[in-house]
Parts: sequence; structure tokens; C-alpha cells
Amino acid sequence: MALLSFERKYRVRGGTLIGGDLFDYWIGPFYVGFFGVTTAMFAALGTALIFYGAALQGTWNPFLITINPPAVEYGLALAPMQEGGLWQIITFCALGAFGSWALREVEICRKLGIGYHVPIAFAMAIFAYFTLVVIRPVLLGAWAFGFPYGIFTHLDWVSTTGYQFGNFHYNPAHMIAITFFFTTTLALSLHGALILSAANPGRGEEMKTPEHEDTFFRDLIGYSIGPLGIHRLGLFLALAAVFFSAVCMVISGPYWVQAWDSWWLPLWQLADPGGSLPAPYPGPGL
Ligand code: UQ2
Repeated sequence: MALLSFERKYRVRGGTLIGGDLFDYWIGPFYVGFFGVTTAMFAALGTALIFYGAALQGTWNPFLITINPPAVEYGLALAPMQEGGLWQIITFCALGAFGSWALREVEICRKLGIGYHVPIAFAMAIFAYFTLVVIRPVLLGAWAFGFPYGIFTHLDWVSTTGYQFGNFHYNPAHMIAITFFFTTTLALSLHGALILSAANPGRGEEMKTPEHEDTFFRDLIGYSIGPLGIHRLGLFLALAAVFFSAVCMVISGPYWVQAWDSWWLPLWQLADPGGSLPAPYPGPGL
């Protein structure tokens, strides 16, 4: 059955958050909706402004194009277009587009009568971006602390921001975030492998059921989290990884202004009472 004729059954009216029937239709395979329109408008304006910034900068090399935040002297004020104002408007457009996309997901969930897990998961990614370009700069008192929009320049920003705090791997929230990222890959590899194994029993054999999946892990470690549970665990692990990534950045500066290795000084001194280990790098002292 063709995708579109199959989907016809699920193209139900209503569930919109705003405007009733306005924009409650599809273009080809895509649901439009009020928030589809606002997504397109924010994305088009933001993208056009990035091209405008590149034209002013004078390069079309995609690796070198960069839209920089204002200098620290502008604090939290609006900056002139060519001195960070573009970055401020592009940031506003990005947040408008991401927020609209999340609300379009909510409208589709309401149409289908399903849970809001997908928009909630996406909202966690938006929250991480919002933390970097709004919450942390506001707490530090200048938009200058946002990251530049460029392929190479955002890498440079990550590197300098990390080294400002000495060894960033000593940031406790960074440790927790990494642990969640690694555990996410462990859970997904276990799950992906288990599903493919049950679906590939060998040529000519009928595919196996969740009973076999449970039994494999009960035989192996005496416990199965279950076919629904593994998806709850996966969503939790992924959201926790993103959440603690945002936390590890928002505490770097607003809470701790020294090298992260010196946050562990009490433990460091316990382990090295004679003080023979080198002292941690002091950090920026913002
Ligand atoms: C499972 C199960 C699945 C799975 C997986 C497990 C039948 C199809 C992978 C096993 C998962 C466990 C024991 C949890 C591991 C814990 C961490 C923190 C990685 O039982 O049910 O469904 O895919």
C-alpha cells in the first residue's frame, strides 16, 4: 500500500493548539499547521540572515563562515547588526523555529491521540541550546558568552571554554553527563542487538517473540527489564545525558570560576597530604 493512501486514515482534523481549522491541512506528506508556518518563517529569516552575515564577512567557504555574538562590552544590551546584532536576531529565530517545531509535534500527537514523549524529548535538546545561548550568558551578564555560529568557530569556542576551567573532565556534572551518554550507547546496542537477533533466527525459521528476548536476558543475568521497559530506560538515559550536559555548562562560570580540578582540592589533599602533586591550574576567575 502506498504511504500516502495508508496515512489517509490518520489524517484527522483538529488537535490544533491555536487557530482552529486555520492551516489544519497537509502539503504532500507534511502536516502544515500554524506552527509549521511559523517554523518555516523563523527558519527562512534566520537562514537568510546567516547568508547576509556571510556576505558581510566576505567568505563563502562553509568551514569559515561565522556569526559571532557581541563583544563583552555590550553586556546584555542589543548590539548593532554587524557587531553581534545579527547573532542576537539569528538566536531569536533559531529558538522561534525550534519552539514552533516542538509545538507542531504536540499538535500531531494530539491528532493521533498519542503521548507527548517526542516533543518532550526534543524540548530537552532545545533546553540545552537555550542554556548555552541565553541562560548562561544572562547569568554571566553578557551575550558575548554565547557560542559563535560557525563550523570551525564553535569548535574553537568549545576548546577555549573548556581550557578556561583547566581540565574540564573534572567538572562533576560533565562526568555524570558522559556516564549517561556511554550508558545510552550500551542500552541501545543491547536493545538493537537483541531485536535483530530475535528477528533473524536463521533461514526458513519464523521470527521469535519478546518471550525469547526476556528469556535471553533472564538466562544471562537473571533479569529482563522488558520490551516496554528498555524503551523507558533508553528515553530516560538520553534525556539525562542532555540534561546534565546543560547543567555542566551552566555551573561553569555562574557557580564555579576556577579550574574544575581545584573543585576536588579537598579530596586531592586527602590523597596527597604532603602536597607533592602539582597544584591545579587556577582557572579564569571570571
Ligand atoms: C531487555 C528487554 C529488551 C531489550 C533489552 C533488555 C525483553 C526487547 C536490552 C535487557 C536490558 C537490561 C537488563 C537493562 C540494562 C541496563 C542498563 C543500565 C544498560 O530485558 O526486554 O527488550 O532490548
